[in-house]
Amino acid sequence: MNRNPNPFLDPPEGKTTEDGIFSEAEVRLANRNSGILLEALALDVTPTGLHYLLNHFDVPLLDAADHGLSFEGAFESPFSLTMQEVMSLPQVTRPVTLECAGNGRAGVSPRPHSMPWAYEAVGTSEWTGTLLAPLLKRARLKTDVVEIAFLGADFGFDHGRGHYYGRSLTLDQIASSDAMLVHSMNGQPLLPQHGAPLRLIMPGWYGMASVKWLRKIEALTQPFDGFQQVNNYIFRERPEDRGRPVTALRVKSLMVPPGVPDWGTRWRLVEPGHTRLAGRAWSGNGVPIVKVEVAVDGVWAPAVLAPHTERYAWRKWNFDWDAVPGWHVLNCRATDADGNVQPLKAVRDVAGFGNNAVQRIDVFVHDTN
Ligand SMILES: Nc1nc2c(c(=O)[nH]1)N[C@H]1C(S)=C(S)[C@@H](COP(=O)(O)O)O[C@H]1N2
Ligand SMILES: [Mo]
Repeated sequence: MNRNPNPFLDPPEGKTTEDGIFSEAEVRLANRNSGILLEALALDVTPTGLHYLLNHFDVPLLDAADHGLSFEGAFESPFSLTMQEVMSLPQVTRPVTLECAGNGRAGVSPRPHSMPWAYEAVGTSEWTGTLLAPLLKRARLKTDVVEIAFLGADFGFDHGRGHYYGRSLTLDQIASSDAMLVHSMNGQPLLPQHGAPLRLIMPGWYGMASVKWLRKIEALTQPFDGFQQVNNYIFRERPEDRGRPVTALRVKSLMVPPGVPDWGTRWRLVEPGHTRLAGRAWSGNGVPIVKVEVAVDGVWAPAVLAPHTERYAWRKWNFDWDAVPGWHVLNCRATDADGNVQPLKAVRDVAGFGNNAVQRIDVFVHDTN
């Protein structure tokens, strides 16, 4: 008989860490979960190898040839699909900006133990696949269905709970979205780390909803109680709060760091004179960006927005700056069509979710000579 207590079921608490000092455990997470290189914000579509990654557990190495997606639970006509069948359904390609709900966590104080993102957990890809809604129609929901759960093939532990990564959406959330089952990213089959061979993409939401390595879609007559749904991805101001589920993206903007870096310090050196600052802005549920402003040393002025064409993709902006010698602080701030504006300081959140506070970049402009 096994008498060893299982530490996975009663793990030690992750320590809250000091501002600017990262624990070895955080660095281990950061080494697995790469972020976009901010210079790639110059591009409409993020090259696949520069798209950020967030994988809770190990990447399942699935074979597309024998992967299936099953529709189970409270459906009148449950069925399953091979990848070949998925490919033979009507296909759509959409650029969608994904951002991790933990993006900005490194700027939250106290910082909870998790992936210590600064700004880089965001990217835009052209996703190809088939829309979710017609498949649910084909499987015919029973009348008492309240939610649809999406289960991945990756298993692991978090806070003592062993589980397959899984998330759910209500029928209203599905009806008001363009959720899709995708097999390709930027014209190529999904890479293992991005959910091959099949994942969900929930446009306009934080990334946690876009379940990778999708193997099962289950119709539920009770709300889904999976760990990632009810224990994780909840906004809480205090640990004892019931909180609110993390859903749509919050309004945000980022700029391409201007000038050139120093290898070790990452300080930025900018030439004096005319500098074109540029970046991207986005918001949740396809709500358009209506304004971006840039602050140079705390003085805000409007940026120029490029035309907005793609509902779920970030919008380009630029700002002409006459750089004068010395140290400067640069910020950018977006406003969406619903009037949401980025805050200047991180809003308190126990797990460090949804930090859309304005980006800060310090630059040094050298003297002309
Ligand atoms: N099965 C599964 N799906 C998942 C995750 C995961 O760990 N397992 N991570 C989620 C989170 S938190 C994010 S932000 C996105 C990241 O997608 P990407 O790695 O393709 O950028 O995938 C989501 N889907
Ligand atoms: Mo995430």
